[in-house]
Amino acid sequence: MKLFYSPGSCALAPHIVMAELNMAYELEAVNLKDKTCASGDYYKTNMKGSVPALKMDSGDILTEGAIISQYLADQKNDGTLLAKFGTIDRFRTLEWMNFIATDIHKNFSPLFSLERNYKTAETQNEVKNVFKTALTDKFNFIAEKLGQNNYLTGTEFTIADAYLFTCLTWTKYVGMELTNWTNLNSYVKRVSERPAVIRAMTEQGLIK
Ligand SMILES: N[C@@H](CCC(=O)N[C@@H](CS)C(=O)NCC(=O)O)C(=O)O
Repeated sequence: MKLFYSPGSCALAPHIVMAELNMAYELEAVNLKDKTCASGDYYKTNMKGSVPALKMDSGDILTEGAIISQYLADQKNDGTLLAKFGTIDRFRTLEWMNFIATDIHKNFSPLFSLERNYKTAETQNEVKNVFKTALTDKFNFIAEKLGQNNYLTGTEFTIADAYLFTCLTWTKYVGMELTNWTNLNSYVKRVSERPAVIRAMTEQGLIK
């Protein structure tokens, strides 16, 4: 099984999931600028050109990070990181996964391509403020739901925590401080100390 990733991108989430589950995996880095990787043209692996993509031992390729993480957790299928089929706990985690994919991840994305997509500094600033305001609202919501829980759904770390943590690491690149949300701030610290998270971040060259 091989995960195609770019360091620090949303592919960190399924990478953390593989490490948490202690799976055997390989990694292949993708240059998102020119869509190349060690195997050559990355479009041949993922027509969408985005990371992550998971190449299974069967040769099948799965894309969409939120789905890759579900697939990985279901390989274990003992409720670790994602509760079993049919349980409300499973849907609570999937509810978070969808929220993170659509309301968090995709509100960050425009902030990484401001110069490319908007010509003037004025427009770039306007767009930046729109998405930062949207993220601030979402962070308020998450902070309230998280309360004093260790993890999003309560006491257990799930695939949703791997995904949210990954997105929250981006705040430093877009000039947002988590210090206004003390429980979110300590959540990031708590997750960052998990051995599997340290392993994945080290393997991506994000920490030493
Ligand atoms: N819908 C995809 C989007 C993934 C995505 O936005 N990946 C970013 C990195 S975080 C990327 O590859 N951007 C470069 C590109 O799309 O060309 C998913 O959720 O997996």
